[in-house]
Amino acid sequence: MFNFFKSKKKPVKPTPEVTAESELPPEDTIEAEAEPKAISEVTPEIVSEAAPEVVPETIPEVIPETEAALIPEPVSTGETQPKPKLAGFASRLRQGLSRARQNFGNQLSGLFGGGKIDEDLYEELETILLTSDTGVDATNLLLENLRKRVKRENLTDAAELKIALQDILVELLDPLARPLDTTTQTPFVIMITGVNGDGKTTSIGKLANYFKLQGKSVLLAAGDTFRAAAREQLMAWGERNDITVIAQESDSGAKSDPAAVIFDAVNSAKARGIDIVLADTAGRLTTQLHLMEEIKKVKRVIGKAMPDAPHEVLLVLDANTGQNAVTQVKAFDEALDVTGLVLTKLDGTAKGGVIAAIAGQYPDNPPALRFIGVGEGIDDLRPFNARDFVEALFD
Ligand SMILES: Nc1nc2c(ncn2[C@@H]2O[C@H](COP(=O)(O)OP(=O)(O)O)[C@@H](O)[C@H]2O)c(=O)[nH]1
Ligand SMILES: [Mg+2]
Repeated sequence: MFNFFKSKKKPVKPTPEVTAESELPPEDTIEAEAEPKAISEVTPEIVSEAAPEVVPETIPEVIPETEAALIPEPVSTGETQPKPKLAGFASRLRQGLSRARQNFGNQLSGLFGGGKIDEDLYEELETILLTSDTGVDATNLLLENLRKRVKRENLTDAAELKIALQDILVELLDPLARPLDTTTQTPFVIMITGVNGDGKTTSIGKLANYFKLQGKSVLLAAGDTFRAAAREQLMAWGERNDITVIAQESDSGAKSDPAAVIFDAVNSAKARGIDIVLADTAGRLTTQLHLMEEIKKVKRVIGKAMPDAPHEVLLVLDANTGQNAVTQVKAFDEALDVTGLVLTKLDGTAKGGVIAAIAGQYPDNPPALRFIGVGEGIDDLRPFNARDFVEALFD
């Protein structure tokens, strides 16, 4: 069950040529009524067969402008000299975590203001951690490690605890910081999953931007076919990023078939030599068993378009869901063998502890937290870095 974060690489088999775009292997057609022909390729503004040459040309013009966008808000003009990209994100991260920092950081600074390190202090710290969504396991682990460190370093004054706690948190979270390597396959197929409204589609838009900044070509698959609005939303992100979106025609009247859309997208990406496919899916509750079965099937069908695909199954989690995020990780992993996490809306929560809660749940085999989202802007998503995160959380 918990093969979650073990290496899941299977041997690469030779790719069977899939020629019939839009045609699913019959045994994998999800619903009898599914109408694969309803799928079309949608460039930002045109619903038609977008020529393959539409994609490659985008990179040169886009880079200068998006690089400017990486710099924190106040900088606006193109002539401003480029700053290091991560410096830009560091300030966004700080800004994004300001609510959590006010809450968590202020409580801690009260605690660490000075005075003796005693049982009362540990108890108070325990309460602060627990009320910040850190969860029982991670809280216990952190306190245990803190006590050890206090002993080892003969710390006596509470003022010395802040640095110690930061270090211990970094130690706990650092194993989660395993960036996604998309260079192992072309196209590298990423399937995005999670509950409703947790930020999947938005994260796809931000990820597309992120990958484009690295000079990669990206294609989107509108695999959330439940709502027309979901498709429109993804199309808007496609337009913003100037990339192709493969979607089902809205007026087709056909029964929605997410697997067919993504299957087509992967084939299209193969034909065009696209680097990365980002496949959106409809949100679902882990208790909706038929929908959990459906998403498993979607994953299997993607594997028919390209062996070993999807190469990454990203589970998107909303930081505001607190302890529930831990439950979601478990359930989605059981269904899909999740390979990485995206934690969104860290800017919206006053509790920054959910990452620690997830880490505490898997002390020996922690999940890979690929990206964190700290706002609704296109640049508000970046790879997770434990030290940066902890320093933005309290300083
Ligand atoms: N504040 C904030 N809002 C976000 C973030 N990510 C997504 N959202 C918002 O959350 C809402 C739902 O996002 P959406 O991508 O549609 O969720 P989906 O149903 O999982 O596809 C939208 O209003 C997004 O703008 C984030 O990191 N921070
Ligand atoms: Mg969506």
